[in-house]
Amino acid sequence: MQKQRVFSGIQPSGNLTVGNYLGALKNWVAIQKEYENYFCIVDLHAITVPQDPKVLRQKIREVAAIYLAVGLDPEHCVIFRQSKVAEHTELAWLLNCVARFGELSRMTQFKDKSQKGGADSASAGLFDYPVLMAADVLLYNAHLVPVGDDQRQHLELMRTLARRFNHTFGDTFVVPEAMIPPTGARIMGLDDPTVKMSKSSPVPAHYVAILDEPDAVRKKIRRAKTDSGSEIKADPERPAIRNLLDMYSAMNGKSIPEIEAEYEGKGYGDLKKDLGEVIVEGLAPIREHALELLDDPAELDRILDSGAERARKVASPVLRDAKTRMGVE
Ligand code: AQP
Repeated sequence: MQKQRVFSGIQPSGNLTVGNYLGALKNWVAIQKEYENYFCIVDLHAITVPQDPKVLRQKIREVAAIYLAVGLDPEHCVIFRQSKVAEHTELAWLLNCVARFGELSRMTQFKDKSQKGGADSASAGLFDYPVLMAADVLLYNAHLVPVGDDQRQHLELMRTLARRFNHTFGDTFVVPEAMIPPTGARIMGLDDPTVKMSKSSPVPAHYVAILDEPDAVRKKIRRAKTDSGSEIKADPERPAIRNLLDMYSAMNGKSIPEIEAEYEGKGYGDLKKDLGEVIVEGLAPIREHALELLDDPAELDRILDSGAERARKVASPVLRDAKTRMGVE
């Protein structure tokens, strides 16, 4: 039987965090054998905000190394760079002519990210980001999109665009579904547990990076913001403790009530110390493997090029079909 398709991606826009790991990567690895997978390094999304070209090139390889180091296997997954498959931008243009200005204006990620410099000076690419993301997924007729909770709204828009296109031009695209993990879907900032942990934060204490050294991980967790009260309980009014418990649970698979029971009568300090170790235990082997892979950039480039070739074979006929239906082929 034909396997269902999965598509997902990560922007090389900073240091990949434990949030990216728990919200996305860890689940990709867990499901890879069940599906036909396309895991992309979405570099064209990264340039919707300013990037240093030299750093960006390095980050692209770093993401490739992390994809492989977490355990994604090129036997089961097509791993490639978005910019190497031109069909993504071409389909994005077609979908731009289907998407509506009003619906893009309602995207909260655009509102959040453009807030920094003001919406007037945000790039048109940042505004258009969700349409390119829709093109990424629809191009492979993917059934499932494993992402963190922050991508829910973009996924809804993608489904709307697929349905609208199919309704207007005839059945063309699979309408994809989000696959959001039960734990770890929204890891919050260590310095501010009311905002999502983001890899592009300029403050290193905001996140644990997958490539952080073990001692840096321990220190960052020890210094993570705490809230008032000392009880180890997942209380919605105490976002800091909730976040530490979420990380703990998503990292080692124990349920939150189990962890709460273990820490009855103990304090924040005990939990942070152990959580630091749990994260180090999970990330240290990934870090070591990624650093080894980064020693051979030519091999990483070879894997990415061969992935792009495989991706193009699937993307190209889907794009041609969409163009024909719209009357531009
Ligand atoms: N804090 C998070 N908790 C759980 N999942 C998360 N993801 C991101 N942050 C968290 C998931 O990681 C995948 C890749 O995200 P992306 O690179 O497309 O961009 P993003 O969602 O905007 O992630 P960042 O880390 O916040 O990047 P920047 O700072 O560049 O914007 C997605 O599946 C996402 O849900």
